[in-house]
Order: sequence, then C-alpha cells, then structure tokens
Amino acid sequence: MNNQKVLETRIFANSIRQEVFKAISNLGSGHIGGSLSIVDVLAVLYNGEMKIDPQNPKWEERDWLVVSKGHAGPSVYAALALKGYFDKEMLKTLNKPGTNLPSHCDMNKTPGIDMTTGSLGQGASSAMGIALGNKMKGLDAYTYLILGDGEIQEGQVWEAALFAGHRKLSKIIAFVDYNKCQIDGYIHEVCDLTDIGAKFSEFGWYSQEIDGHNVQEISRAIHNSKAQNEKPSIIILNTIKGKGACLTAGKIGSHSMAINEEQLDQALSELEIELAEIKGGEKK
Ligand SMILES: Cc1ncc(C[n+]2csc(CCOP(=O)(O)OP(=O)(O)O)c2C)c(N)n1
Ligand SMILES: [Mg+2]
Repeated sequence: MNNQKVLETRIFANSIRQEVFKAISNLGSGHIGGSLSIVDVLAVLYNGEMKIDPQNPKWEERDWLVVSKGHAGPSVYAALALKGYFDKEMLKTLNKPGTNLPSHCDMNKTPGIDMTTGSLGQGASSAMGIALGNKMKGLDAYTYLILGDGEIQEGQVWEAALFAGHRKLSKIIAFVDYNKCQIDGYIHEVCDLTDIGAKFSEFGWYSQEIDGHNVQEISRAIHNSKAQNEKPSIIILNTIKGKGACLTAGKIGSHSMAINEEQLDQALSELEIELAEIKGGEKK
C-alpha cells in the first residue's frame, strides 16, 4: 500500500466510524463496540483489497465477505453505503421496523451482504462452504471471514477450521477480531483463548498476528496470505473494542449501549480531531 492509499484508507475508516456513531445514536442504542473494532479491516477490504462491484453486488467472480460476528452489521453497512452499494440515507433506518439494515447481517435484505450471520460460529462453516463452492466452480475468488474472539469459543469454528485445513482452502483469509472482550467480560476471565495462532496452525492454517488498527499492516498481512497458496490463512487482529471515541474505547459496556445526542457530538468531535491529524500526517 503506498502512502496515498494508506491516507485514503484511514480517512475511509474514520468516515465509517462517524457513520456508525450516527446510525446507532439515531436508533438510540446498538452494538457499537464490536462494530468499531473491525472498522480498519473493513476499510482495507472495501477500499481496494476485495474484488467487488458495488453496482453489481452478486457479480459471480467477486470476492466474498462473511462477517460471522453478525452483530457488527452497523460498520459493514456504513462501509457499503460509503462505497455506493446503497444510499447513505438508508443508514438512518438501522434496525427500525421494515428496514433493510437489520442489527445483524442479512443477505436477503442488504445489497452487498454475502451471508446472513448472527448466530455465532455459523459464519465460519458458511465461509468454508463458499470457498469450496467457488473452488469447485474454478473461480479465482477469495473468501474473507471475520470472527469475534468470543465467537471462537464456539466448537463449530474449530470443525470448520479443521475442514478448511484438510481441504487446503487457500483462498480463505480469515480474521479474528482479538479485542479481548466478549459480552460477559474479558476473554481471559470468561474462557481464555491462549495461543490462537498456534491452534489454527495445528489445524493446517497459515497464521499471522498484527495490529488490527494499522491499515498498512492489515494490507501487508493479506498480501502475505495471498503469496502462499497451500493453506487457509488466519490473521489475528489485535484491536480495541469500541475504538474511535473515549466513550466506547476499551469498554466492556460498549458491547451494546445507548448513545445520546450529547455523547454523539462528543464522539464526532473526537473523530474530527483524528481526521484532521490523519490529514495533517501527525497520527500514525
Ligand atoms: C450462538 C450464539 N450465542 C450467543 C450469542 C449472543 N452474543 C452476541 S454477541 C456475543 C459476544 C461475542 O463476543 P465476541 O465474539 O468477542 O464479539 P465482539 O467483542 O467482537 O463484539 C454473544 C454471546 C449469539 N449471537 N450467538
Ligand atoms: Mg470480542
């Protein structure tokens, strides 16, 4: 990623965060913490890494994205709207009656959503099926998968991982959003994951661990994954739940929370300051 692309992607990530705050505040409350922690990987994927066509969301040769932690829908919707899959105004309908943007991702409602998710663990199996299907069709498409760290406590994830390793599904690039938090508390207190990379490696995966908020590192890791065509890839993203504003950053309570107008204004002004710093080249 050249410097211009890094700048562009970071500005895009900042815009996604602003839209997430606005949409959730407009609704009153929602899953903001886990939405904000995956923004930077979404920014990299939607800003050039994924082979997609917003005008033709079901394009057969596209890359696929399964956001298995389906409660992060708000950040995916913001990325899709900003990329032109649908009108940004639609973000105001988030999780309201009759909306096409439900709180959890639904492929039958939202243009650009490739798989319905929300029941944690299931997206992992879906992604393996998609990757296998595309391979059998001879398509040169990647399947990206975003898993929560709490989510990978689900046994189904490991069944899917074993299968992908066995079938050498090298066009799967999965991410674990390692924000160290789940609903009930910190991961290490609820059910520690110990060495995530070692576990996936043992299941036949190519493993990397990076700073999940550094778009350059994310891009590089994806390229490393693509440079090998032997194994499925797992990229462990060290992230901060609720990243973007003091109200939410690192807070267990940010999993699902109410945001009033005053809190929204404060969060947006913090994001505006970050944006100015990014543009001024001050913040890495
Ligand atoms: C099978 C299943 N069990 C429980 C839930 C309820 N639930 C929704 S989010 C969540 C916490 C998930 O933690 P994590 O994967 O770490 O998400 P993040 O920190 O990224 O928000 C739980 C238990 C669910 N959606 N699906
Ligand atoms: Mg988590």
